[in-house]
Amino acid sequence: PAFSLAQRLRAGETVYSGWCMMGSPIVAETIAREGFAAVVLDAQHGLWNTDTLREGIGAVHHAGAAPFVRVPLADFGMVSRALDFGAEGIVAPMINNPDDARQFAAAAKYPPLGERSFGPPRAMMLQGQMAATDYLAAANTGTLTFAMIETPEALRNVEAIAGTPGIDALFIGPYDLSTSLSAGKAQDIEAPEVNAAIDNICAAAIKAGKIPGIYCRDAQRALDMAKRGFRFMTVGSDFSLVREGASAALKQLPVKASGA
Ligand code: 3PY
Ligand code: MG
Repeated sequence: PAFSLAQRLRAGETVYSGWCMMGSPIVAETIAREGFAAVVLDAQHGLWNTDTLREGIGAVHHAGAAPFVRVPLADFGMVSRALDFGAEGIVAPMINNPDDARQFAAAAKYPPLGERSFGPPRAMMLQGQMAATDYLAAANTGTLTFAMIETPEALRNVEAIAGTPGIDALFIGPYDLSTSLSAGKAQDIEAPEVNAAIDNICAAAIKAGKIPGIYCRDAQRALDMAKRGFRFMTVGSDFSLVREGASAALKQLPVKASGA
């Protein structure tokens, strides 16, 4: 069915997502086919360009997962573009205040909720050759906006961001949160102030009726975060999964680790 992941999340389900930085549609497809509910193509720190994003979104969709795109910093033009390409969710980095949240929602949602400009032929195709009027009627609830909370300013404004109409989820970037809370001294996602912030953000999302989500480096942490109330966890990345697989294979063989 069209836009099924948004329906599942809005119905209260907890889901796990892949996270792809390599810029490879084939790698994203491979991860999607293992059974993740979604795969995020990271165009903020990852190696995606417009052409590979277009192919990656199709590959993930046809592999049975919901394609998401993390857009580059403050690139609200790319928000509606990625939705037009067929992304079902957008992750926007560094949403620090209600104005950022409003701009994000405006780019992602059609009137009256926002100001998204209409022209999604590829997205309509992926959603089962949907007619334009049907897409227009379904897209605001069928696609999802994930506002990243990853700075002290965002923490101070978390309730206002969560309450912004058209923002569907709060998504924590624990590494930037640690970096910014420690004024650049640490990358410690287990630090007490990071841990406290994680629970506060989760509670703010739930209180506002929004989906709490968080980036997780591995499956164990994703499980821990699900127990703490989060409902959208990303699990490692294509880089970490490939490295762990290669390293585990080499450990069983009589070779010295080299690395360049
Ligand atoms: C962060 O932890 O800062 C993220 O953006 C997740 O990749
Ligand atoms: Mg970040």
